[in-house]
Amino acid sequence: MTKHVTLTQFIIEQQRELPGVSGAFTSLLNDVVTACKKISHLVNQGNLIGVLGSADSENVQGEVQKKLDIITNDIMVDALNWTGHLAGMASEEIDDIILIPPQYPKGKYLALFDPLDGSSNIDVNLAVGTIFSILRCREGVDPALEDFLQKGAEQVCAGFVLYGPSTMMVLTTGQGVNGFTLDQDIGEFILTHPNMTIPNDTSEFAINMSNQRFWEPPVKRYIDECLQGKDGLREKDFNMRWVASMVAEVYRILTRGGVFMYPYDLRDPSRAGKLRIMYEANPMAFIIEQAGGACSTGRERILDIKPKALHQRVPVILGSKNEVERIVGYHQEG
Ligand code: AHM
Ligand code: MG
Repeated sequence: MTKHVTLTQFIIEQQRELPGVSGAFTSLLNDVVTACKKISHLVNQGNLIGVLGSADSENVQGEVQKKLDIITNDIMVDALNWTGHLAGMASEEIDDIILIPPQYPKGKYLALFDPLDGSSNIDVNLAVGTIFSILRCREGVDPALEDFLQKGAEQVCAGFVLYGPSTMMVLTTGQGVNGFTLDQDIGEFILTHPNMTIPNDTSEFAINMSNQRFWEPPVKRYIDECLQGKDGLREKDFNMRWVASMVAEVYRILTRGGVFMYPYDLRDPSRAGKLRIMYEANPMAFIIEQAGGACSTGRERILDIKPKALHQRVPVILGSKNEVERIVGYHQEG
């Protein structure tokens, strides 16, 4: 019989190699896994249990919340707030930082998450995901906002769970990227995609083309070239995909390469993109870089940005290194 490595076993063995490891991180990750298994079950049940559709509320970004946005946020918070590993949390769905209730012990990590990314896909039965990022914190204190505003390069761990035809967790602790598939029968994530790497070159791009007239010239130039393919300046023809679910998009890039972009939108006076640095751009940038890809705003490396606000947005260009570098080059040329 093939010996399957579970996510817990994999992390325990990986952490054992590191000096001064207490086991707190492994336990924290188990809490995240527990929450994601519950979310996977809910997403899978869908309208059988009446969780689809909109709630009567908006989140801090003024976006209409889906029922599942709220339910999955509560699942994450309830799984993580009592076990003593966290000093605090932040969620895409909640305005302020989330403190640990006073009756529970506090730990040395912060967890930031988007409990259900791509939730506009949920009612049409397409892929959605959970994205998370773990940071270190001063131990035993209630954290302040400033404690959360760390550069992405400081992340201890980042991961996402893709609720697709299979439920998959993709994870990095800064030692490469590994993918695990949820075995629904035994309720365990099993290592199925060790050492995921992104090819340097690609001929596939992902962008919401309906925003084309609002892009800056460097992005227009790049996409125009892709569309022209061999009839233009490129040596190859390009293919396009847009799932409108960043988790699915990044997973595709981790398996067969590609470029994903959510660039500046000129309609927005602050010229930010759509995606949020703390819950989407940073964790995905950590994973992509660990898999050998690149991630930039077009002007700077995502992981080097010092965030100024919890819900700050950034333009995101990520994926196969040579293509991302080409796009960054176009930004430099102006
Ligand atoms: P969300 O956090 O509100 O779900 O928004 C993020 C999602 C990403 O997963 C996806 O890449 C993007 O929004 C899709 O945007 P659009 O609706 O413009 O296609
Ligand atoms: Mg999101």
